[in-house]
Amino acid sequence: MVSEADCLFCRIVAGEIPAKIVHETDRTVAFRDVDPQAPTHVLVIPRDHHPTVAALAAAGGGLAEEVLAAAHEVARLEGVAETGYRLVFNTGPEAGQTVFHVHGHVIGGRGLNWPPG
Ligand code: D5M
Repeated sequence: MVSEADCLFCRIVAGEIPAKIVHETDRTVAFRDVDPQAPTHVLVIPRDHHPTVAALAAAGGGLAEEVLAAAHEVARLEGVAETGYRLVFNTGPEAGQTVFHVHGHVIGGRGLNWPPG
């Protein structure tokens, strides 16, 4: 297991910080965002610590695919898979990434503007 003691999301995976978990697999966890921007706003993460999308892609072994599949399963469980949802990986400072444990935001349940802000 790859983890970092001072990583917020590693601590959620370890159960050291509470979270509203909505879906789990052997290698992924999905939990509700603490500051939801839509009726559905769930974060999907690999259990292991990978800081960015680039690191997740480099991990190999089908992990990135498993994160994507988990995100779609969350959308299905939340009832937004058919109506539509957005899967966002904020990447780097200009995109507003604040937590450097890669995470996909599953956002839905309302009309979403494009382009995003
Ligand atoms: O998104 C980081 C997201 O993480 C942001 O939407 C808030 C959320 N967040 C921060 N702390 C928590 C806890 N403790 N539980 C649930 N969600 C949390 P980014 O793309 O990095 O800006």
